[in-house]
Amino acid sequence: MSDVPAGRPRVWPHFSSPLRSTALTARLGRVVGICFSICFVTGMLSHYQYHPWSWLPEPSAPLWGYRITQGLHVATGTILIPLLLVKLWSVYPNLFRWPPAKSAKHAIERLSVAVLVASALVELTTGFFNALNWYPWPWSFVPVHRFLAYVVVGSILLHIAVKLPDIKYGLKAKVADGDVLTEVPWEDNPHSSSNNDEKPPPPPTPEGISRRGVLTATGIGVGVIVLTSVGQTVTPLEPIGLLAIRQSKKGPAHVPVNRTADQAGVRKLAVAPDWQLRVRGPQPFALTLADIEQLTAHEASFPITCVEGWSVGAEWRGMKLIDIVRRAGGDVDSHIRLVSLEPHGSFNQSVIFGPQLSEALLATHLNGTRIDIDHGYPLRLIAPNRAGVLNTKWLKTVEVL
Ligand SMILES: Nc1nc2c(c(=O)[nH]1)N[C@H]1C(S)=C(S)[C@@H](COP(=O)(O)O)O[C@H]1N2
Ligand SMILES: [Mo]
Repeated sequence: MSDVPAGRPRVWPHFSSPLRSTALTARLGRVVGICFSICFVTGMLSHYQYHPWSWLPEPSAPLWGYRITQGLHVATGTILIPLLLVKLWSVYPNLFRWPPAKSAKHAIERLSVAVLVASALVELTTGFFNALNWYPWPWSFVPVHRFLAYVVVGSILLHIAVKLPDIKYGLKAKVADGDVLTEVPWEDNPHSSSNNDEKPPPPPTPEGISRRGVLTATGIGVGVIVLTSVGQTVTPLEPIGLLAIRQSKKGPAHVPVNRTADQAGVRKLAVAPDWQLRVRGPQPFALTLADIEQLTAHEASFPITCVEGWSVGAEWRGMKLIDIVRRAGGDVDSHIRLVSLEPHGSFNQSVIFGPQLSEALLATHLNGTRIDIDHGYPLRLIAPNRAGVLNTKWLKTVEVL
């Protein structure tokens, strides 16, 4: 910090940590890029679950598919927060360069970096809050999350294209342990697209942590986050699940509850003695709970998988949805709408078709006991490889569309 070169410092304040280097940044960037790719692809798969094309129905196998893809989505999104912060730390002196841009083209590039950083930070933090089931903002999460995903990915691709020379150079260079001289520092990188004319002072000899140490510390931090959050999917890790707020032991029948009957305002309707399942279609009919219990019971072990990242395996018993669809005059090619007793909200109905329809149960029992009111008593939908949000609870009607 003491040996600021004569004249105006190109970087203000004058940063000189020897820990920063193109090699380090490129390696961090590679991990960030891989995580964002996984997060984006799994996010798109999740989006597809919500809005499948009618000619390409969501498969029903593997039945734990959404557990894996959504678990990966939330896990990569969560670890991207520290990864992105470390990546930003490794380059942030560049944000203070003076003058801020060398040319109009350069100004546009810098602006795209600003868009990238801002959109990525908003995307990741709001996603993280969502996984913690906390929605402190007034806008609707899903469309904003999806829109920002395109902005983030678009600006990442642009950033990679612009920085390709730096990336190539940085990945070839060694992250030399403590030895800053085996490494061309960022400022001095002859291949750098953001190279400057003046030479920076040689960085001081490092004391304490090395560059490799930075990578190791980042890796440990990421590991801790993974271990304390995957408990929401990997049940044996639940006891250390600090970030896994949805835990099976907290719910009836050892299954977490997304929204309780009281939160949904359905308790009265759900326990009403005259409850009936109304089936609409070419041959409409209605079933009481006693009628339903007399039908052949089917059992299935389907996980319940929330878009917020938690999932648990569960044993269900009930009737096959396709059986009552057939009785109402539909078949395996029908599209079926299931409507909840829940009066409001976007989760109070869902549409099912294709392989998931053939496998789906209307469940009366969960893990060996009558389904709890918070899990959807008297009757709820459950299907394999299906986003939790689409497994409608407290059913009122089944409609052959
Ligand atoms: N009617 C209705 N069904 C619903 C919901 C809801 O809020 N209302 N939440 C959904 C969500 S987001 C999930 S993850 C699952 C959770 O089921 P569980 O609460 O029984 O675990 O139910 C789904 N079914
Ligand atoms: Mo959910």
